Amino acid sequence: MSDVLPSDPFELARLASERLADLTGVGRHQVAVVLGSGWSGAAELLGETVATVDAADIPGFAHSGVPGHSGQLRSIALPSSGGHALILGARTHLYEGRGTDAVAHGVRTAAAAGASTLVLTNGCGGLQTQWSPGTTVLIRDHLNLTGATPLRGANFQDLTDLYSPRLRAIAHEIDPGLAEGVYAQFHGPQYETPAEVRMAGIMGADLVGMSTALEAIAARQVGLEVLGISLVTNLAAGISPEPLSHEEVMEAGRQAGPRISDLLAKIIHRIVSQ
Ligand code: 8IG
Repeated sequence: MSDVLPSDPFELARLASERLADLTGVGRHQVAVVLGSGWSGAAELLGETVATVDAADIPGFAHSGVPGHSGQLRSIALPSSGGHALILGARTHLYEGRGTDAVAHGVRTAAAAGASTLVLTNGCGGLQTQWSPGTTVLIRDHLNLTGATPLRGANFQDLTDLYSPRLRAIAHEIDPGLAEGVYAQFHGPQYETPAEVRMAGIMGADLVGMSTALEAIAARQVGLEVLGISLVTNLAAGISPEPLSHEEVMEAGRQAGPRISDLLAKIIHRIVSQ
C-alpha cells in the first residue's frame, strides 16, 4: 500500500472503518470485542464468522509480535440481535513503543464502524490470593500507572463510571458470583517487582496488567460504553512464591478458555438483545 496515511488518528480510524466495511461486507458493527490473553476462543461461540481480515490489510494496524495475540479482525453475525460483532484480535500494547494512538486505534476504529459498546478482555496478574489462576473478574475501575494517555491537549474526560455499571449488572445477571476489582495498568513489558505489586495493592489495585486502561480512556472519548473483564492467569509477583512465566500464563488461558468463552458469549448476547 503506497498511500500516505492521514496523521489525524480519528481520520485514520475512519479510513480503517471504511476498509473494514469493504473487506467484510458489513457496513456497521453493533458491538466490538477486544480479545486478550486466554480469550481467543470466545469468538467462535458468538455466532457465525462472516469475514476474517488480516489486521495488516487495514490502515493503522500493525502485526503484534506477542505469541497468543492474533493479528486478525473478524466480523461475526449475532443471532440474538441480527447485528454484527467486531472482534479485535489485534491489540497494540503501549510496551510495543508505537505510542498511544496505535494503542487506541482499534477502539477508535470500532467506534467509527458504528459500535456503541466495547468489551475489553485481558489476561492479568491477581493480587487476591482467593483468585486462583482461571478466575474471571469484572473491572470496576482502574489505576492508570503508565504515565501515558491517549488524549491530547486540554481534553477533560470524566471517568466516573468508566466501566459501565449497567453492563456490569448485565454480566452479574449471567454469573451472580462474578468478582469485581480495580485494574492497574503498568507500562510493561516486564512484569512487576514484588514491591511494585505491594504498591499497587496499597493504591487499591486488585489486578495488574499491561492493557485495557488506556483503551478504556480512548473508548470514553469516542462515547463507547465499556465492559472490562479480566482473566487472572497468574498471581502477581510476590503474591505467590513462584516466579512468573509467559508459558504459565498461556497454559492458564488454555485451561480456562472454554469456560470463559461461554461466559463472554452469554454476556454479549444479553447486552445486544437489550
Ligand atoms: I497475563 O502479572 C499477565 N499480564 N503487568 N502483570 C502484568 N501484566 C500481566 C500479568 C502480570 N500477567
